[in-house]
Amino acid sequence: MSDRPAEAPVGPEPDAARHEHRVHLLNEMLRIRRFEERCVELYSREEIRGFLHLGIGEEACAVGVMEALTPEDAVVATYREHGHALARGLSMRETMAELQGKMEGCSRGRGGSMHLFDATRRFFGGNAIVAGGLPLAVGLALADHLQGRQRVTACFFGDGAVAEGEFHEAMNLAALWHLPVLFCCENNLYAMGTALRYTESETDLSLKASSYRIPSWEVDGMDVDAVEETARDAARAVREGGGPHFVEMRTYRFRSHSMYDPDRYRDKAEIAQWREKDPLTTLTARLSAEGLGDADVARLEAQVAAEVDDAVAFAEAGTDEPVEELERFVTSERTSERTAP
Ligand SMILES: Cc1ncc(C[n+]2csc(CCOP(=O)(O)OP(=O)(O)O)c2C)c(N)n1
Ligand SMILES: [Mg+2]
Repeated sequence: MSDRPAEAPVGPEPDAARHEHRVHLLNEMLRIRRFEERCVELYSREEIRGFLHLGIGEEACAVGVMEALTPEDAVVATYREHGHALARGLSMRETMAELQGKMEGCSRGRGGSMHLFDATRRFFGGNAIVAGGLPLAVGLALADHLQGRQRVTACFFGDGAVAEGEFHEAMNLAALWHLPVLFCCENNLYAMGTALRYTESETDLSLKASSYRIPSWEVDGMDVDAVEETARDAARAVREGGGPHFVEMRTYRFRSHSMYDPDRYRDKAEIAQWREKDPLTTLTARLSAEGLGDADVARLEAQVAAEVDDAVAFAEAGTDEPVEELERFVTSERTSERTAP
C-alpha cells in the first residue's frame, strides 16, 4: 500500500468495516509472501545476489505493527525487512529493483536486500548489524522528544539482538530519558543456527525490558489481529508520553536463516508445527467464516501476482550503475562543496 492513513480512531468498528480492514491485512501479508516467494526463484537464477533473508512465516509482525503507525512515525528494521518495507508503503517496484541492484531501487541499487531505505516514508533501514538499529531508533526518538513532536519510532529486531551490548545501552537510555520508542522484538527462537536457550540465561525477553522499567507485552506473532491490537495499545501509550514500550512477538521463520543456510539445526516436526500457525491461513479462515469466498481470495491472489510480475519487469528493465559513478556518495558531496577552497 502506498499511502498509509493516520492511526484509526479508538473504539469498536462496525463489523463490515472490521471485515474490510482484515481483508486489507490479508492483502498486505499476501503481497509480502508472494513477493518473497518470487525472490527465491530470482535468487536461484542469480538475478538477485548477495545475502537474502526471508521473513516467510513472520508477515503478521510487520503488517500488524505498521497499522499502529502514522506516516510521521519512524520505522527502523533489520536485514530481514522486505515485509516491513512493503507494509510501510515502499513500492514493490523500487523494492524489487533494489534487490536486483538497479539504480531505480529505493537505495539506488547500492543497498540490496539488507539496506532498503526511504527517508520520505521515514523508513530508516534495513540494518545489517544485529542490534545496530536500536541506537538509531533511540536517536530518532531523542530528536522527536527534543523537538516536542508526538511521534513514535518503531524499532524491529530479532531475539538475537538481546545478546548485544547495544540492545542494553539503547533500552537503558530510552527508559532513562523517557523516549518515544516502540521496541518490537520478533522472537523467532533462533539467531542463525543457534536456539535462544543456548545463549540466554533468561529466555523470557519481556523480563529484559522490565529490568529497565519498560512496560512490555507478549503477543502471538502469528496472529495479525492480535499483533495489531497490541501494537495499537503500545503505540498509543508511547505517543501519549508514556516513554518506551516493548512488544515481544512470538513468531517463526518457515525457511532457513538466509539462502546459504542448510537449516540442519531445527527439527522438521517443529517446523511443521509452526506451519500450522501460518498467519495467512489463520486469517483467511477467519475471513471465510465472515463470508469471504474462494473467488474473493482468488481475486486478491491475482492482483498480487500481477503486482509482483510488474515489479520484476520493472527491475529487469532497470539500469545498472555506470562504473564511473561508483565512487559517488562514498563521502558526502555537500560536505566536500563546503570545504572546497
Ligand atoms: C553484530 C553482529 N554480529 C553477528 C552478525 C551475524 N549475524 C547475522 S544475522 C544473525 C542472527 C540474528 O538473529 P536474530 O536477531 O534473532 O534475527 P533473525 O535472523 O532471527 O531475524 C547473526 C548473528 C551480525 N550481522 N552482526
Ligand atoms: Mg531470531
